Amino acid sequence: SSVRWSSGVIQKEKIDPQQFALLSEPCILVDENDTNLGAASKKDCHLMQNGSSLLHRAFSVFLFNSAGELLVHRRSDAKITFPGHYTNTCCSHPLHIPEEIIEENALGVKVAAQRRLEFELGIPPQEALPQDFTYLTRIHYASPSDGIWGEHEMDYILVLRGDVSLNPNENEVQDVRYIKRQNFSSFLQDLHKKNIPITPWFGLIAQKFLPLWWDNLDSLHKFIDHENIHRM
Ligand code: DMA
Ligand code: MN
Repeated sequence: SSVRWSSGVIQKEKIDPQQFALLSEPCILVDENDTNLGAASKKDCHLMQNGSSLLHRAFSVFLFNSAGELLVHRRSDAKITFPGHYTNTCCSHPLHIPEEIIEENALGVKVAAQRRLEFELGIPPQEALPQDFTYLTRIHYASPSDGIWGEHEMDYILVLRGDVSLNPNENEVQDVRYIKRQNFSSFLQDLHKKNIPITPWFGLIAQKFLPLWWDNLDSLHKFIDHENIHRM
């Protein structure tokens, strides 16, 4: 059956039921300075209204193994936004729950990242403890997905280093692979040749920040900037 929502008619039967259920998660609405404005459902945060969706808090994890390779994955075809796109290790949202709204040391987003690394990729929580993440900086960006759905996020960049066990969740992820620094450009070119898309945030970060971070994994502290928000 179709469901009438604020911006129009969404055809529920076309949405994967597991992904549909997750639309009721409470995300964190924020203003342009990342001030917590309260909760809104994942659905309301990602429906495009007047060309944009509601700004909410998110995170992007970049996991590098001990050989310095980046873990990337291809989103499942069940994802509502950006299905079948390649992207960085893990992206999601801290929830508007007490343990994930904590702002000191960005603890809330780190707790959320630990939760989602387990959910999406099957990484045991003890292999991705909150204190293991390096919080680099925040990126504010917006991007439509398909005209109905879109992203508008305050995205916390988290780096995790280590060798982890993987057990991907097929409803979230259809392929995982490690990429070597020297193969990153050819990896992107190859996807382009095969008409396999990458997510807009991964594209932006890959262009503007990732090469520098990747070349300096042992001195990432140089890039920590918790004051400025990068607008893209
Ligand atoms: C949302 O990612 C977060 C960013 C940084 C784009 P997502 O669509 O993968 O979220 P979820 O996995 O919770 O659906
Ligand atoms: Mn989002």
